[in-house]
Amino acid sequence: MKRAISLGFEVPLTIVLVVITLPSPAFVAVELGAVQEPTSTGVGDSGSIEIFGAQFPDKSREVRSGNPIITGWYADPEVHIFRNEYWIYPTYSARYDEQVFFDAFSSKDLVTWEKHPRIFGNVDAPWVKRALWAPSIVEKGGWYYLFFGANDIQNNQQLGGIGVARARRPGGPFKDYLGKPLIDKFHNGAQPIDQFVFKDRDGSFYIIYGGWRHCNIAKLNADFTGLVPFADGSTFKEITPKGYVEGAFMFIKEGKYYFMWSEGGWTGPDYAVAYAIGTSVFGPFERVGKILQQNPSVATGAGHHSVLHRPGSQRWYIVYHRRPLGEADRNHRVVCIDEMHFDEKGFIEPVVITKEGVRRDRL
Ligand code: FUB
Repeated sequence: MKRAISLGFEVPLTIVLVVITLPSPAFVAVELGAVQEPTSTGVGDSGSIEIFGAQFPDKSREVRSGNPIITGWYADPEVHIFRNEYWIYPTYSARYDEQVFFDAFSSKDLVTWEKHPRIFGNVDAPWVKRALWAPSIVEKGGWYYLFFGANDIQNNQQLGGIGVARARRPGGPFKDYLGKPLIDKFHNGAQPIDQFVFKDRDGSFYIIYGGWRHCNIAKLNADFTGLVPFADGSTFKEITPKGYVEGAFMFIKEGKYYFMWSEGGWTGPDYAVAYAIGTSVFGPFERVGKILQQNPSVATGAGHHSVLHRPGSQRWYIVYHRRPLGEADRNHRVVCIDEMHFDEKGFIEPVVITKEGVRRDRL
């Protein structure tokens, strides 16, 4: 229909609805460069964001990851930030003979994850036959070094233990670095599995590892091809705290060394994470208590974890595996994320395991 109007010409009588959609304040802020991502001042931690002096709800952070955060049966996750992306490296949780590769997962915001299939596997390391477990990754000199346990050796006559692979990118492809294990024997009773590679404040790298209720620390040489004996001539120092079973992890916060590990049996509901605080990488580590365990209304068997501090914030995340309610298969483990908090004295508060996961946290 057309209608004459007083301007002297005809226009279609069309109602044009113009909707101007403004992005959320968080996006405005990022694009204008007006504010930083949430910082240790607490901006953003409260769910609001400041723009030109006014507070707006930070809608982008209302989105949550949910738990589990990745699809499939996976366990023993190690979380990192590499090249401005979150990365998770888990064990592929299946029967030992099927555990012959690693997948990795990357994300920009902790909510949406991209799968990087088969970043490393037995096709890249002929001595790896089965039970490829618990990847631990560090970056050094433009290389990403992936430390792994393989073959689940039961004695010093079997081939296997802790190996190293490396790649130029966090998503691989990783190639076997040594052509043989780095640690292939039991020392101080520790099965050579569940390694965590830790960079100390002076730049030294240590490997902290061990199953069968024993934990050792050894110093890595400069190119990660071997271990450096300590001043007393020993290469493997036992630092086993009370209750330790496996799954070592360490981080530094405000000058204190937080040493964490898994307790209980990984096949059952009581698997858990406990910790100690020390003054150096060698401890001594006196157990403080459990901070992660099952909640019979959410999931069972919560353990074998890693921790991530979001740079520039007071946010700490714990990434761990657990077993969905009703699942009895020991390999039916899923990777989850929840917040980790400290009290005013620096002790870790018990983690509340959730189905909702964490808020979106864009890098
Ligand atoms: O995933 C295999 C093994 O299960 C790990 O190495 C143990 O720590 C336990 O989580």
